Amino acid sequence: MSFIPYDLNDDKLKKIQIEGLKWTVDHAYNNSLFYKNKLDDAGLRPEDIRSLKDIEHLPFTDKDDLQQEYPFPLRAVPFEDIVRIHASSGTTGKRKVMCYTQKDIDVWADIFARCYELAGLTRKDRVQIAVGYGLWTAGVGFQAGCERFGAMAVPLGPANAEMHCEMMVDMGTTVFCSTASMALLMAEEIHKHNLLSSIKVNKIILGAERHSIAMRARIKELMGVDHIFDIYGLTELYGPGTGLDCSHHNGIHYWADHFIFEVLDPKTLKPVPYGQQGELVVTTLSKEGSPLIRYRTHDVTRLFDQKCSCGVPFPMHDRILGRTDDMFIYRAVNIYPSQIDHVLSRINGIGSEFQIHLKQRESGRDMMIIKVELGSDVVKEDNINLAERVATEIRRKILVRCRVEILDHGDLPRTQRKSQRVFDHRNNSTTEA
Ligand code: DLL
Repeated sequence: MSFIPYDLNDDKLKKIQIEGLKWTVDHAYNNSLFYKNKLDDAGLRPEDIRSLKDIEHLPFTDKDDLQQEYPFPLRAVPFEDIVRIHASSGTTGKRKVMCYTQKDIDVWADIFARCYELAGLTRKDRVQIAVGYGLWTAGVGFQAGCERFGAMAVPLGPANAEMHCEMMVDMGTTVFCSTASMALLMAEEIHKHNLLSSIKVNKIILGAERHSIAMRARIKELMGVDHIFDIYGLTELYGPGTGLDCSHHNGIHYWADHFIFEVLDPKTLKPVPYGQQGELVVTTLSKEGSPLIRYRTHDVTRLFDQKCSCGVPFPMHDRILGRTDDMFIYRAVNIYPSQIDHVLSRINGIGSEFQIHLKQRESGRDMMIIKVELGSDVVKEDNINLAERVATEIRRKILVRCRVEILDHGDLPRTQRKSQRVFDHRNNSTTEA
């Protein structure tokens, strides 16, 4: 049995999308006062949506709308039809709470099952889930998808690395699912305790945070896995499982029969051409509890228009390259953390972990300190020289001066959750950028 509809073609997909779009706008307009007001303000009524192109007339929804409408933003069904809520913490303000009907839960499990199928799992696989359960969508998303797919879930959640190692060996785990940070932590733990020959893990599915090529390469090397799959998702759009890269790793296939992805220029909010970076904006096609109309994710990616040779009839977007809101300004230069790790990933002798600290000198001038670790198998070399090499590369590629501190391998904190990379100490506030 296949969860991926291999008989889907572009015409069928377009038809599903236009019907879903019309249904969503009608459903939202008639069942959510928030959306009714939004559409009325834009001078639009559901019957104005006649083609896919009409999506461009629809107003945007943003995370501030969700916070203002707390506790049940975007709710478009009566409470008796809501079977569950999930929430993710905003960096500021109230949580973003989403409502799920039974149908929403079923759709989510179905599309998640597609992810496992795309990663090449079979029902014989044993899937160790190392992400949090509870209000967060992560744990239950991986689990419900695994049960729908029919593999065996080993639902540990964010237990300590020691317990994960023990269960991995004893349960004969073949697939490990976690954040990128947790996968690195586990890979190092397995390496440290020389467990590689005792484990059977051949695939890792990771997501929830942007991660560098260097980090993926390190995890792959230490855990000896065949494939690392990148899974995308966000609480507002069901949770994890909205797409995954296939074993060709050309991009993330996303389930376009359940949502429309647009990539827009974050300033003009107009679509950018295929292949060009912009902000991902999502519209759901069948979500009942909390439908999304042009929801601004603030995630940066690009859409691809070429078909993948794997034969999966779904379009692809690139990995998440950063967030429009994680940019910081340093000495009048706009910098994304991804630019820094892009530079670091190409320098020999350093590890994949890094932190960026922004401070203000007494003179009022900003300074940036980049802390990086020595690569694990690097014989201790002249740190001053290495630090200078890193600073020079940053100056060459990003055009700013910074101070580089080289730490011993493993000195930066490892986390089971999402890693914080930027620490802005300017104006006495430490914020996650
Ligand atoms: O992080 C859902 C999830 C859990 C996805 C586990 C994958 C694995 P939120 O906490 O709502 O939901 O955070 C969503 O995380 O907007 C992205 O900025 C980031 N993100 C999620 N997946 C990826 C990924 C979950 N594969 C936010 N690569 C999103 C990079 C990711 N960033």
